[in-house]
Amino acid sequence: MIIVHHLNNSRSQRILWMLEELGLDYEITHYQRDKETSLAPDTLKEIHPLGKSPVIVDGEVTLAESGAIIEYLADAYGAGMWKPKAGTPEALRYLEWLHYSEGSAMMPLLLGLYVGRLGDAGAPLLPRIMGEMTNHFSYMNGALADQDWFAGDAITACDVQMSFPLEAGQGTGLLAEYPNLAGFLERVQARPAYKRALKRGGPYKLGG
Ligand SMILES: N[C@@H](CCC(=O)N[C@@H](CS)C(=O)NCC(=O)O)C(=O)O
Repeated sequence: MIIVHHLNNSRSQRILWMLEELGLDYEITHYQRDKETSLAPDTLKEIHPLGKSPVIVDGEVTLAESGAIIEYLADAYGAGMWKPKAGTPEALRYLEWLHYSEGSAMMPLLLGLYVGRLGDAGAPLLPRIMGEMTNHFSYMNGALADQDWFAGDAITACDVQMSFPLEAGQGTGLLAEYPNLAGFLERVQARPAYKRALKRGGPYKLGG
């Protein structure tokens, strides 16, 4: 039985979605963010030294980092359905987006979140951060001009990984000018597995 160490309003929601898509049995250990700091409780450090979510435990395997978890689940349980065939152009797109989500897309969103807390003191940094957000959202929007999913015409695990920065952008009202990204989230959020994951994970509200 897979155990997911799940923090409310966090990246671990997409792990629940992936598990539902794969039809796997899993248990959730819930953690609540501190209401003032938004930090995870210290008990998460008993599972993994970083004290961040998601972390999964699957028998002997304890794994952190959502991209790694999604890749692990696709490889171990996806029966070849959640990754493009190796050596295809789609496999390269898949690789890029799987890493891009945390490696590039999250950076300006997190900077905006933290610098926003500085109030006037952070104001000089905001134009640069907003410029980077426009740069990244435009790139992602362009990638979906002629296809429904990031690696091509079929949903793959990289779409699960990409859902979080886009939902974070949606939560702060930034997606209004990017119809392909809004359409992507509509397709994601309409999936029965996504809805089941929301029911199991509890309240999920990002930004705003
Ligand atoms: N790159 C990591 C980021 C993990 C991470 O920062 N998780 C956040 C939740 S979205 C967290 O645990 N925050 C609580 C804290 O830092 O105390 C991943 O994708 O898993």
